[in-house]
Amino acid sequence: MNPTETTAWKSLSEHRREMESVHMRDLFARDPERFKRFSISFADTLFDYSKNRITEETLRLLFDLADEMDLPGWIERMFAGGKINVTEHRAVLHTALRNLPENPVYVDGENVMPRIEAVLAKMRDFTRSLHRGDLRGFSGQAVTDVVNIGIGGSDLGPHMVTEALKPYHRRGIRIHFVSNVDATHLMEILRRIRPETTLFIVASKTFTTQETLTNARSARRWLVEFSGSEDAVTRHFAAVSANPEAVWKFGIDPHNRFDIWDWVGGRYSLWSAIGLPIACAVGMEAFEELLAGAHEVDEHFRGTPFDRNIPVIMAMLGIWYRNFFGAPTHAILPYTEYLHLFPAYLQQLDMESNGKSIDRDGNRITGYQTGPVIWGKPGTNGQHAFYQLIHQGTQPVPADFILTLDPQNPDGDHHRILTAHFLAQTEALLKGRNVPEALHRAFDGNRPTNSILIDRLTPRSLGRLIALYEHKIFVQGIVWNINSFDQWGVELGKQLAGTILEELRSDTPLSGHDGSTTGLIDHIRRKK
Ligand code: G6Q
Repeated sequence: MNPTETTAWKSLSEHRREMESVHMRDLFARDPERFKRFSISFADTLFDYSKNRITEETLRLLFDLADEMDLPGWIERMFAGGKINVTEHRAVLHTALRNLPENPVYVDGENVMPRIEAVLAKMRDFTRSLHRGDLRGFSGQAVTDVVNIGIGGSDLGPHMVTEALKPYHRRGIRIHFVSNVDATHLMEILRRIRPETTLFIVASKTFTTQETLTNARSARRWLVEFSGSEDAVTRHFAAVSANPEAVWKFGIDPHNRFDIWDWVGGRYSLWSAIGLPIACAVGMEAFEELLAGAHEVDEHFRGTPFDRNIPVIMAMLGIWYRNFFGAPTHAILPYTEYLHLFPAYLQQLDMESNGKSIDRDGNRITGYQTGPVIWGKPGTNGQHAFYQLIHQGTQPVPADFILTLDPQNPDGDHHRILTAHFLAQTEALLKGRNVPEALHRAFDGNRPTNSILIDRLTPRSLGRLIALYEHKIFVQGIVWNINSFDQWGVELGKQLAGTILEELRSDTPLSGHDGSTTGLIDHIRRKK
């Protein structure tokens, strides 16, 4: 189904023309209830979407579009374990990972909840041993440093959450993340830790990812050189993977393997054993709080009418700007230093999910845009860097402003200053400023923002926040008629890199490359 052929899409195109001359300043002036009308409280989160170029009519049409694209049907299919990842013939069940154990979820006739519970129990045992000091290395000393080796979905989620939950970290355990195949990433960390007290978690669903395995092999070499024996690997390596043979071949004790399944997508996997480094950092109770927060949002998403449904509203506002205002990007601006990796994490979650140009029926998409570029950095730093373009650039940049109200590091007036800037920016973007005598100092305003206010950044509230965005992305994928759960676009580069790697190792004549690539390989070979 092509969304542009729906009745709602046509009505939205007309409505967009009517909204051209409408300024949000006037919408607020006309309606003293606008904030109340267009904001939703959910648990400790306030979602204010009143600073958007919308009226009740806009929302009605956007919800009609969601209905015409059968969003309610797709939500049910996802939660029920339907194989909605059609190109890989897989179910999409990150929601099952945070589901209550007594609610069965079936894949190919099997209830997956017992498997999930078994892995959680194993994670509980493992982290308990770690925190009690019972996990000991080859020399008998307790583990103090955990290094997660993974990339993409096996890195960004756990890394972001581990950073965000720093105030909850257990004393005496330090967590590190190695992802880049540039040896600098690994070496800089190895310089700071001791082999006797280090545990490596090799996080790779497939256990075939070149970067991860290269880093893991180098880490193993480092350990074996220091310990003088291959035996040390058993005590110092664990794995999270769906590929037991490869884990075993690598030399990791099968007891130290944590299972993951094909119905957990990489970028949606922090709720699975891929979250093990999170649990090592904050303990299993806090990890389960994270799951509980996400589960609350799952229930909200599944059970709330669209006009009170936060992820649906976030998604449809995004569609409004992407498809009817031509906004090419969307900014994520957390006013909370602990969320400094959140924009980078969402970049993968959103862009790998919805950066697609073939629709769910296998046709090339024409006539509408799919996922925007996602970017951002914490405020207030961004204000001194790129906000200029958001205020006065030629293209619209819808933005999500995220603030936590209860500072985890209260000190003097810092948090009040931070909050003042947060509020000032969204107000300036809304109102603008008229300076007829000097246009360069004028601001048009009318630039849309969402404000997400969270009482306190806890494991539970973070779980909620992440799940809101997961479901937002899902809704957009449904409306754009794309499969948000595959990522074929990463394959070609991987294949070419394999060929080029061989060519870099040898002096054989080059063939089959374009002139630029041939010239570059020649240059690199000469320099070596
Ligand atoms: C995410 C992608 C991708 C994946 C990495 C790591 O959705 O599939 O980022 O997570 O390529 O894959 P492995 O976990 O298999 O090493």
